[in-house]
Amino acid sequence: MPLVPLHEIYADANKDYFAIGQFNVNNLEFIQAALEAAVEMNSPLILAASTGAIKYAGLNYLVAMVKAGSAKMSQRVALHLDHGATYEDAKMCIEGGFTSVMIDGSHLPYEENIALTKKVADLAHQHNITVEAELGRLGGIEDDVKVDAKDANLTDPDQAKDFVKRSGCDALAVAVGTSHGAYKFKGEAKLDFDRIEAIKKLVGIPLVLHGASGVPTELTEKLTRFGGKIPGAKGVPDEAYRRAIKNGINKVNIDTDLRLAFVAAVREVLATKPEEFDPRKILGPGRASVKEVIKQKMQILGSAGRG
Ligand code: PGH
Ligand code: CA
Ligand code: ZN
Repeated sequence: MPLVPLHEIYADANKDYFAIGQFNVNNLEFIQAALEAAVEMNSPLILAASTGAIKYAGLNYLVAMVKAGSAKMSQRVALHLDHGATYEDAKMCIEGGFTSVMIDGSHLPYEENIALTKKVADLAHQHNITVEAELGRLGGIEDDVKVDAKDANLTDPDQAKDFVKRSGCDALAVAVGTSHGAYKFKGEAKLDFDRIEAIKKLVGIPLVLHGASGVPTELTEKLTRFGGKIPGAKGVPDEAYRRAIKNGINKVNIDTDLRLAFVAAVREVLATKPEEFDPRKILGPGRASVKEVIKQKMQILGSAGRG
């Protein structure tokens, strides 16, 4: 079927308290991995491209590959812009075939974040496209922006209520203790579940957990075994997904875990088969490994069987 606006998928998720994974893609292999996972798990799917991914692959390539791959599927697929920084980023995707956009004005002064989000929402809604906004600030790295831990701050529930009402966004990314990348927590993983619940009670709309990769030791150990270096990496434990979803999270953003899965598998081939130089035999196992990770996430998040 054609790509669907993300709010059509959110409607079920928000009603029945499950979440959909957002899986970031840059290339053919990741797109195929995610689409195949959605078919095998009968899950709805959110494919996301950041502005960095669009720069890397080209908007036209990404949209064409996603449309080609999803055309014959019965499961719902949405294509989402991750961390759009400007009105022009969002406009390009709205007009280019995406069905959802994030406008991330979280680094702006509050009133400017509202104004930018509203401007994007007004355009997107004319096209029946979903808008995600962000309030509060995560630590870590997102594409070109690095936020120091000291500048990160958690989302205020009362401000979130005002923000949603005035900006017209359809979904809200909240800062509740996670950060982007493979190094999320120094000690124990700490998420502010009460804050999620408080925000949800006041806004009612779908909430989004960014920086949600699990960084499982199974992947970091494999990466390390075949020559990678990722000391001290730590992610969000599975149990935290369950609690976050119970309290109102409906979208869980996963990028780092897919990168780890892909590169660990590629490293394994390169390390164990030095005579191999057929790229399909090197990238193919990467694709298979990404697909397995996505299938596991669909199970944990509760989107499996909800195609
Ligand atoms: C994310 C991805 N994308 O918007 O929030 O986070 O680095 O934890 O995969 P991770
Ligand atoms: Ca941000
Ligand atoms: Zn993010």
